[in-house]
Amino acid sequence: HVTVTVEPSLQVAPYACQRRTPLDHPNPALVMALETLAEAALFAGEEARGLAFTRAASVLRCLPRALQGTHELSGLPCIGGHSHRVLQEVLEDGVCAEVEAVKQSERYQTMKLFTQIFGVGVRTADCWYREGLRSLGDLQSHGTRLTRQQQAGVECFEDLAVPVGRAEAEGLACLVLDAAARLLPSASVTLAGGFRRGKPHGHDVDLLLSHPEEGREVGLLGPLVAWLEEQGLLLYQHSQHSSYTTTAEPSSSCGPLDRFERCFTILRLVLPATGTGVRAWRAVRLDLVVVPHSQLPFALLGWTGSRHFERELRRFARHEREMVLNSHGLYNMRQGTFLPASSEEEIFQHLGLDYIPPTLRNA
Ligand code: DCP
Ligand code: MG
Repeated sequence: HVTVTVEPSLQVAPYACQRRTPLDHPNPALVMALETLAEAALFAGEEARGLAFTRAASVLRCLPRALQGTHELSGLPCIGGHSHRVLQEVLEDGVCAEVEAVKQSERYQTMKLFTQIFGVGVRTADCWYREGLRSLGDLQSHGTRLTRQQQAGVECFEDLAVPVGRAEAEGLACLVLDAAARLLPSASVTLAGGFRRGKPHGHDVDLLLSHPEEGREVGLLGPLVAWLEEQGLLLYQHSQHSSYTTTAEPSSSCGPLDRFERCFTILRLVLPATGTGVRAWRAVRLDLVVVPHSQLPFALLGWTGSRHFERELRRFARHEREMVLNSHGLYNMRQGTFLPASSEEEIFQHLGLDYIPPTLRNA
């Protein structure tokens, strides 16, 4: 008798928001290869190509076991010819020559460095690259004009490159909650972003501020930011007024940024006491977003991510349900009505999707 072990075949739903994607998964090398090419494509301004690699990587992220060979790819969605070749090479040789070449390239390394600066996007990084700039030192020696935000980003570059730990993020959330509750009793603060998905580290801290009584949250942000300033904790801030109106055409492409009142900051994170001569603080990025109570489930869903999970939720809503989803609400285009929700679960229900908890949204 010959015993053949047959692994159960891999079944993957087409939209990332229909899948359960944990943080840790059994195919890190394959995912890393595809995500590197996705990033390089975005650096080249080729968004569609970048998205194709991101989709392929996201499919691999949700597999329950290691991929055995390319024969298993045929049943999976979103794996195009290029991704297929990359995966085959990594499966057979352990590395993919194209990916290694990208990682070594001056272009990729420089774009990665520049886009890591707070306030610098792909377009600015690309301009600098084409001007021949390659390092932070070059920005200075060439007298490159920086916005106030970029200036702060360069000054705090080394600190901001250090990931924020979960305990640090929770500590900041508590600090903000204490201050907010003194200014406005019953104010709430929710830690969103990657930390809500269970990530142990993040590049920033995303906090949603609200109040159980709709409208009471208005006017909280100014005094809160002023308090942080008085405490000497603010290294940088810029605020943005709310620009949300219910009369405007709902859009799922108000893009990365929704229309909530918010404050982007760089904060002094006070560190536990250490030896003498050691600086007692580190700069960290903190975003404060003010959300009216009725929009909180939508904002929470929109700010928990991952970015790809969000993109897929919106694409699913539009193409499969004729609905527009954003961080403010859910709009049924056929009925011409907004669908209210008092929890994230209800939003998934409106969309006819199984509920995916935050820790399984790491698409
Ligand atoms: N977001 C989004 N689209 C964007 C930017 C943000 O949908 N273009 C949402 C999803 C993100 C969340 O906001 O998860 C927070 O944005 P971050 O850039 O802080 O992303 P994360 O918190 O997921 O990552 P990190 O751990 O690096 O902070
Ligand atoms: Mg974050």
